[in-house]
Amino acid sequence: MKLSTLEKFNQIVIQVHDNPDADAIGSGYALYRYFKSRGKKVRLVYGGSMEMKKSNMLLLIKELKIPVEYVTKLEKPELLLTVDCQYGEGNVQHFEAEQVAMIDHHNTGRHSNDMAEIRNNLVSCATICYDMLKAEGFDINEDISISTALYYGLYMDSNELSEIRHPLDWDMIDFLRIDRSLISRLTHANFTLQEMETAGIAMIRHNYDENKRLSIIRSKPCDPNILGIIGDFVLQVDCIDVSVIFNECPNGYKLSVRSCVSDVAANDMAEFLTENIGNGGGHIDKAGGFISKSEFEKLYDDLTIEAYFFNRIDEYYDSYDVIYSREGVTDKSEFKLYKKLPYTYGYVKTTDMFAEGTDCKIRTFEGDVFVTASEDTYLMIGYCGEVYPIEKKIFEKKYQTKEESFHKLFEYPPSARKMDGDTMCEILPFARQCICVDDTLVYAKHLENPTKVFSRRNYGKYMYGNSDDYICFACDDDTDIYLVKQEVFETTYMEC
Ligand SMILES: [Mn+2]
Repeated sequence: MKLSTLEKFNQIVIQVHDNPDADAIGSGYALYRYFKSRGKKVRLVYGGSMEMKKSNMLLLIKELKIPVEYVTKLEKPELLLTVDCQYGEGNVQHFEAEQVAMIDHHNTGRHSNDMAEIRNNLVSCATICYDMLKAEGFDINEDISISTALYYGLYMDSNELSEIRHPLDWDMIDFLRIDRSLISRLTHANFTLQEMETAGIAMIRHNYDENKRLSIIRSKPCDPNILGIIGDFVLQVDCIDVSVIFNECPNGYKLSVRSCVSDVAANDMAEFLTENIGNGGGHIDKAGGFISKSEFEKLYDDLTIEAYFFNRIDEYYDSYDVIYSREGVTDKSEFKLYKKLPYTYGYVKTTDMFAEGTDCKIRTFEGDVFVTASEDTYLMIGYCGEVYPIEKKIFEKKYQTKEESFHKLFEYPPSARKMDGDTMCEILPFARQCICVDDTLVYAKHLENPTKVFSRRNYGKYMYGNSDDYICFACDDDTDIYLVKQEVFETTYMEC
């Protein structure tokens, strides 16, 4: 869905979820300003059984002069746009409308269409709004109240930026010019005394699994940021390596995962715990997620949420094999020999983008990569849009260059920034084609179980593969072990 497609409506009511949080208000306000600038009659409203009363929210609304209204009745508008929530869900008061549109980042099983933008890989609805507003050429930074409202939405929905899971979230942080002093005041009006007690009680009633060195904590309903704070605290306990904290929220459950050990990545665990019933992710040490109550009940009808967490965490620990590359491959019997296909990739000469010696940051789906532009450094664009630097000498051995420019659509097109500035530039317009002529052979086979591989290069972080994926090792070195996604493997390798 594009925002401009909604401009055919003149009377637009933006509705955020009941008892709105910072993300709902920030997103709703930015959209309110957009439609105002397009000359529409707009209102920003929320319903539910009570008016908002959290001090940070009241301060935000007052300082940024956000014209949000609490309503219990609504005259049927031409367009009702639900934001940070979905029409018909339990956390949004029902109002009649001629037409309904939605913008949301919660996974409730619904997909995007002409009248809905649902992107559950983003940590906040504010990030979706940022992206949609930019696509319309709307200048978000022109008014600091819009940029600050969006930033605070992302900030609060990502547990103070710690649970961010998508490069677009980082792009937004880099882009926005915000009122830092207001954000700082807001973070000092975050919790009530009652919520402090809730956090205390949750910790007293913790569950502890000695074997896994893991703690599972259920908190009473409270601000989801409390979950992150409890998690960060609990992880400092000497006998706890992993913590999972969750509570009920109006439409489901929020959870925070923390880990300080390399064999359990918090983002993997969050994804595993929310698989098919919500969405989750983040970083290897901190992650978060959401479970939709309706999806949960569909799949786990007779289970309590506690029982679900206990069972599912057990399953997680039983679900994967671990391979340490330095130990080599012990059983080579089922591996077959493969060679690389002459697949076309993209590459960029760093000096085509930046002057020699410029330090820059390349943002990709898998995180940021730092390089210094030089005649000897090229960037390879991999199958899924991942980018990594490669030495010219090595590149020329493995690839044959072509003059044609390289075009491919990626979920997140890689971008680059100079370290001393903040202008972003797209990488793909500089990319040209190259064909793989690498004739080194690898041994590979299908994984039998989900597997974590600790490679020789990076002991602190593992590669994770599902049972469909392939495990490979170099034919002349069985300690050079890595995983390749099924689709990638089957398109870029061939059995000898
Ligand atoms: Mn949100």
